[in-house]
Amino acid sequence: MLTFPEGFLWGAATASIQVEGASNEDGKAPSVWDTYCRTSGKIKDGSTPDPGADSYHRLGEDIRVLKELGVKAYRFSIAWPRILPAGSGAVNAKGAAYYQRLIDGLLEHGIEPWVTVYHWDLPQCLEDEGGWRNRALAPTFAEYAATLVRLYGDRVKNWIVFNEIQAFVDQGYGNGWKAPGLELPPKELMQVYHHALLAHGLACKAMRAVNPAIKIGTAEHPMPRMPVIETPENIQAASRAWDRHIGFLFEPMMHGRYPDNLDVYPAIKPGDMEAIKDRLDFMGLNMYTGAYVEATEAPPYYRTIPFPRHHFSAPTQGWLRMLPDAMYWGARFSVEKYGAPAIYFTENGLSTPHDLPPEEDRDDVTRIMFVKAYLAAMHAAIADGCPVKGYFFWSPIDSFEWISGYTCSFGLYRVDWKTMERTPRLSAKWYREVVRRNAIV
Ligand code: GBH
Repeated sequence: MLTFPEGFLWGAATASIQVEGASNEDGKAPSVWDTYCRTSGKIKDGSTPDPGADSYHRLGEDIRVLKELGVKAYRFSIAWPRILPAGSGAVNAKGAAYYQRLIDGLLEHGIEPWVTVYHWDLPQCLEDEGGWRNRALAPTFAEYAATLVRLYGDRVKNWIVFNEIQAFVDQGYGNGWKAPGLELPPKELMQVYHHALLAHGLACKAMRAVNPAIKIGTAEHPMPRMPVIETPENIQAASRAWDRHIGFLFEPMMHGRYPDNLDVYPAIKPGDMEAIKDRLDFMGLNMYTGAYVEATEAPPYYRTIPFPRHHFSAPTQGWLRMLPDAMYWGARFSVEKYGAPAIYFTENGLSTPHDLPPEEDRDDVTRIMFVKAYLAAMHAAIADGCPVKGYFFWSPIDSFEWISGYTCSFGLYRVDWKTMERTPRLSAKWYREVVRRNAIV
């Protein structure tokens, strides 16, 4: 049996806009996703983040689910437009009180709250001023992040600044598949990245200024480039590919510089790179998939191997290709390249269709098989000396899945979209046992 180090942190994760619903309640202002869902025509089932999993009204039920799973930590995000409806300025007391209740409820049950400051729900009023195209959003974001630490920093010890800069920039501003749905050319897109990185760095500093005792990290989606056959040449090739594909985010954060093999660079003002750099307390990695590479003789000295159509992937998400070793390489490169002091896998999971017959939905052995393989690769990383300290399952409950709307399930618990009832799948039973025994079962 593969057992994990003592004190290994087993958790589960969600995001505000995917579970809360109540998009227009108690003073919450619209986010870019509220707008995008209603105007883009890109959401598969024409749905919106309402009602989500109705978590805004079912806090007790969500905590009961976490309690049943036995997890030690819950990662959730805070909706910026719920806390600061105008984007900055006065705190909306009712919105703030919701997270207060959630945090207190978790602590009462011995579950550590892990807060994501930003999981893509930018206040629409700030997008109207240019959103992440606007450099001035960086200090505004830092002020929002500091506000959260002022509100909750006495009880929340672990903070994740951004969920997947790459996803909301590339798709929100590059290919139009996420809110706000823009399609900018590469040079402008790189500038958007730079602003997000600047926001990350300024936020780290502002948060630490409020409370130096908190721990801060990321939740990026590195999609590791990995050697298809583990030769030194291929490992080297994978490392180069990593730098181009995700190193351009991690290297500025951790070392205060961009890698030297990028095609485009942003305009950088004096002091920016120092502002961006922050020795993070942990690197959070959302891990679903990656890509195989092999070495080549000519620049860029690697080849990304296209996935054959028959490669295993999630039935509902074409991008979610099964690649368990991504856990191993994600951890290993984070240590080798950036000296990550601690690593948490901040997301991992599998989607299935939401409209299956009841038994087929409940007996989700596919999810168990899939995740088990990823946990084994995570175990290998630990055995190799990587400081992997915890793992968050995505997700405890089904939720609004961005452009897939309500058509697919990532939950250990099924959510009935009519009654909002939460029902455990077989995978919930399995994960509970993993957590209980601190081992792969
Ligand atoms: C995570 O992103 C998110 O953090 C979480 O909110 C989400 O629910 C979870 O994944 C499951 O999807 O549409 O083909 O262009 C994972 C990284 C980056 C994967 C964007 C999907 C879009 C691929 N995501 N990517 S595509």
